[in-house]
Amino acid sequence: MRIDVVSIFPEYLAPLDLSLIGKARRDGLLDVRVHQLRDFTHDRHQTVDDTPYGGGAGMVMKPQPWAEALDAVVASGDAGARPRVIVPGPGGMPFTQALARELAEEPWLAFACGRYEGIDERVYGYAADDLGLRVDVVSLGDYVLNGGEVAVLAITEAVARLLPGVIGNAESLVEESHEDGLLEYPVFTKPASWTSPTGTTRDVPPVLLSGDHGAIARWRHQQRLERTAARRPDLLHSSQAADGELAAYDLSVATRGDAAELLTLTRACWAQEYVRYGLFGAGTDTVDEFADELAEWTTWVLRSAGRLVASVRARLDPADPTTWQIGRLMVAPDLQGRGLGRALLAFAEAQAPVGTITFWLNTGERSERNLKIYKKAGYRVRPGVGAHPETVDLTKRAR
Ligand code: JD8
Repeated sequence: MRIDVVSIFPEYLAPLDLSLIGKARRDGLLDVRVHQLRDFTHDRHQTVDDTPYGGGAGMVMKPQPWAEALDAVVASGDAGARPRVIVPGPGGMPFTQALARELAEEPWLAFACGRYEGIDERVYGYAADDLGLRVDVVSLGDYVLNGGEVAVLAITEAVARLLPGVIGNAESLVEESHEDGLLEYPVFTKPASWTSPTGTTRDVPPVLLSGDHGAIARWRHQQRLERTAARRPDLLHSSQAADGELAAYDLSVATRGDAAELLTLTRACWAQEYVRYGLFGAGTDTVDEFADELAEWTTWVLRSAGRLVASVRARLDPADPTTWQIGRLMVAPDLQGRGLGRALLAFAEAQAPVGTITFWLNTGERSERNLKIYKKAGYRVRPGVGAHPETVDLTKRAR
């Protein structure tokens, strides 16, 4: 990949000489060229800015130096090659991991670093219409910087580390935050038991010392789900953007504090099963038992105006880390029939870790209503007896 950067502070991009990006450049995996905008001025003071038409504070960057700089960058490329132009700006489209993946597919990027109050708007039209370049304004985040250079450093690092050969083991790219919509799991290293300067001793979670890779994978995925729900519930919601059904509800990972309401919802739903199909369900569980089970499964609850109205849980099958078990899909009786169960099922599927092959769930062998929902969602009844008495298992191939 080739990256050109035009700035009045080229030294700002010096960090791109360092670390993995610097090595990638020396290894020929990345060709980064930084240009001084003032080199494309012709007056003694190398003027790149002037006062804004219409008045107002600050200065605006002049169009001519930018036009000549872009001309020079384009002209220095292979015949017919055209860079994709990225102009950092607080009003641009948000820079995300998805955009980083998209830009990493580009052979040639050109960054235009603005300063002052910004670049004369006619430069965007010149680049797009006269030079025929794709131009995108991209924002690093909802805060104000003094120029585009910092954004170019961040975008270049996020993009370049996705290029083949830049990161040692590409494996580590898989389970990163934002790569699959979940935040990363907590990491630990030696010593297993650490005594801090204040004398407090903290131990590494025992599961990580167990050597049981299935259990470690389950724990790590549960940590990612819990952290995402706690710190970035928007990411959980956005993973269901397709299906806005859940957007109207507050989604969170259940805690022991939710156990009593979960018991109530379960009793309400089981009562229906009992009335409808004479199926006797989990009528005996206590709140503490419900709370204890939260450690074995990741359980999500949906609230509407504070009321717990629906829930689902999921985990990696302890016996098969490629199977994502989904269970206890429940919707309050008064809210059934609106597609909430289907949306919550899709949500639970979407939380499956990378590498999941099969979705599994279990329901009453005579629960026609549930069976209809699951079959409509692509599940097929497994032959033979289900995991519990009077139940059947259903599976579906993961995406
Ligand atoms: C480029 C000039 C400063 C911005 C007047 C302050 C990105 N997430 C982001 N926040 N700010 C920027 C950014 C700011 C820039 C330029 C990017 C060029 N400024 C201007 C408008 C208000 N001053 C950014 N990416």
